[in-house]
Amino acid sequence: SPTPQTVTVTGAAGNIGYALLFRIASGQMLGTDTPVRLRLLEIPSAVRAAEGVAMELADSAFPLLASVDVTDDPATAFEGTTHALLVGARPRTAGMERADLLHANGGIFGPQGRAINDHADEAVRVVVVGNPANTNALIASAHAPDVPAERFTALTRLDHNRAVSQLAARAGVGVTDVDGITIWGNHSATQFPDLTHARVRVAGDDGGAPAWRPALDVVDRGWAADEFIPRVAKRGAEIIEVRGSSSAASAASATIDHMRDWSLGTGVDAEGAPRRTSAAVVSDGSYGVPEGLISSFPVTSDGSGAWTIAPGLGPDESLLPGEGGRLAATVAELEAERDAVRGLGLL
Ligand code: NAX
Repeated sequence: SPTPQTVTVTGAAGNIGYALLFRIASGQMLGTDTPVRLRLLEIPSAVRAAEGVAMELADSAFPLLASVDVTDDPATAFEGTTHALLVGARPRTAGMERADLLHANGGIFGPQGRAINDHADEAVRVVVVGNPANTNALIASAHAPDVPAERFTALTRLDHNRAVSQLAARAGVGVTDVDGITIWGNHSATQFPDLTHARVRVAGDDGGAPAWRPALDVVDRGWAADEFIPRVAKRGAEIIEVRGSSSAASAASATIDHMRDWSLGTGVDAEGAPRRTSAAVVSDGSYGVPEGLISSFPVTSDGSGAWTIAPGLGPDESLLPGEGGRLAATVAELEAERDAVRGLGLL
């Protein structure tokens, strides 16, 4: 039977943590035959609340849940960790300068990266959810020189899932009738949700069997440029406006998807072609993204270690009305964030 995995969740007493932990404990992340040991890392003022969550986990009597530990000490939290979900972060508060925000998060992700370096399992997989996620992941990775950079990732799966849902709704099909979407760049308003290689499975013209067609032949390109891209990129703000608080369950669900696909593999589709998704991973220079940046790409995983950046899927921005340059713009923002944290001595 599979060996137990040690899953560390930071910010465990927060909203996303609450939506995440029960799904991990039920086997939805690592499979229904893999026992998990949970480690909950919180700041001292939230340890008691995290202990309350641990009590509810116990009360759920999950067969796969081998143990739950709550701590405010990163060294303890990351001891033997195979899966690190870095959710806790310092939010931007009113009047806070951008440099202050980056500095505050450097104070969190630097030490956590160091603790992962010193204590985690050598096969650790890290996903950063806490914002600014890409740059926080870069900071953590920089403090973990013994851990391969490809082990540090940031979450853009929520953006990817939002894009799948928006395209499916527009095309009038189910979400399983859509594939090939890529989120490029930063998990921020500059991200580029790209339909260049996306497909939609629709009924044939003569009412015949459903067939895959290029998404940009099915939906109109004006919609793709003027509504789809900003809608996906600003969906987080829309959720806050309508729900009254930020995305939590959908963010948790995307985090589960990211870790499950990374650990167990993305697999193949019905035609035997590799399934792709989007994740922010360290750039090897692909698609002109400077090496070392943690940027969202089209990716696959065979479950054995790192994500693989899928080749040959660059955006064709001439397909859309408007100015183009979206990939370059989001990459420029990542470079600016990197330069800012470097300037603060955080890399
Ligand atoms: P909450 O404020 O509900 O929870 C955050 C928790 O983190 C708190 O309990 C806090 O005590 C804890 N925390 C703070 N510093 C910590 C540290 N040094 N060590 C351990 N724990 C620490 O926020 P929540 O709604 O759960 O969101 C968490 C983060 O996810 C935020 O940074 C948010 O911006 C980010 N998001 C990222 C998304 C993504 O797609 N990448 C989408 C959803 C979300 O906006």
